[in-house]
Amino acid sequence: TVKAVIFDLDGVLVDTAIYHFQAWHRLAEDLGYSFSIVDNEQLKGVSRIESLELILKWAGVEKSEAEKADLLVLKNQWYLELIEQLSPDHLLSGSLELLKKLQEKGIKIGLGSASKNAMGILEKTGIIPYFDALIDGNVVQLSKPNPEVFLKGAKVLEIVPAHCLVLEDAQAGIDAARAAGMQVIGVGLEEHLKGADLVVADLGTLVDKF
Ligand code: B16
Ligand code: MG
Repeated sequence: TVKAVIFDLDGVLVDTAIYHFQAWHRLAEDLGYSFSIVDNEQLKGVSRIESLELILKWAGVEKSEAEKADLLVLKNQWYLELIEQLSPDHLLSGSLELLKKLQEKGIKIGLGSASKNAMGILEKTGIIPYFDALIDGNVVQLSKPNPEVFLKGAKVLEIVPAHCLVLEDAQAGIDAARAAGMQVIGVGLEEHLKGADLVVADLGTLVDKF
């Protein structure tokens, strides 16, 4: 039985993955690297600094710690510009319906995101009131696939991992949920979501399951 659902943010609740891609693409271009949508798949669910390390590796470019810090600020500025106009219209299909259904059924709701921008995104999209626990990139030390983000969520929700269900759009997130001992449903394409208990195209499919 599922007593709590822990949502990933980017790519599950909100359509922000595309803006991460655009901002990284712009940064990679400045580094002389042509960053593809295939590369981007490997950055999903991965922290900001680890994403930059991967791009630098692919580009074959070395930077000092100070330069990396500047690049991260730049990427985030571009990303924030791109999400400036974010509104409830950017909620992914079925997400609002599912949040409402879970609340109605008394199933606890948590957020388990790697993003340091998560709170701003939840505010802009108007869904903060649904959450019983909010775990984001500001309170987590270890990136997905480490299970820390989801285990922290379960602790705040006071639900044992075996009764938690994670919803994820990234392979790193599926692996993190598995490592936490939780059930996990992938949102997106099966080829990017190995090890999920189930893969759905969008959250709307899940509304009737609760
Ligand atoms: P930020 P999620 C993740 O969010 C994104 O999937 C990933 O692409 C991003 O690098 C990471 O957050 C950090 O985001 O730069 O906003 O702190 O999918 O775990 O909700
Ligand atoms: Mg995600």
